[in-house]
Amino acid sequence: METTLVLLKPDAVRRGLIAEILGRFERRGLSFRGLRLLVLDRATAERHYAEHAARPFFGELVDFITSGPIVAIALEGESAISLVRDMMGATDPKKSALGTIRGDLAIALAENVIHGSDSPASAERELALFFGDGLIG
Ligand code: 3AN
Repeated sequence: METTLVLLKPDAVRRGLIAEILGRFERRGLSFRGLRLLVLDRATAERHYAEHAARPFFGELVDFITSGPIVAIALEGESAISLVRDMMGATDPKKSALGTIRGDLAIALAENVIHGSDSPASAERELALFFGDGLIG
């Protein structure tokens, strides 16, 4: 069993896609171990995206993720980390396969609807950031 950290980004919440995306996870058989609606402060956003700190788009990334409410989700299941990455589709929605979350619901690279941990080490770090006070069950 693995647990991964998913964020529904501000564009997903603004566009009314929360239920659509959570429904895909439920139908796939993943379990919620944490679910939280929040607005990220800049310091937490910068910690979350620390690996991108040197990239030219870092400022934009932080501006965007702090621009409105997001949904943070701790999702559990067999191979949940890679399973969720596969369900998300490629980072650039124009290259995401149809049937994936980004392939079906997004067009723009910056506003690409969803974040998911990319490795067990990232999942551990990101789960601590968003659910440091503990998971359910
Ligand atoms: P993923 O979200 O698929 O793990 P990362 O971790 O490479 O992709 O990138 C983090 C976020 O940074 C992406 N979700 C995307 O919104 C943004 N991003 C990635 N590359 C670019 C880029 N070249 N220009 C603008 N934003 C980018």
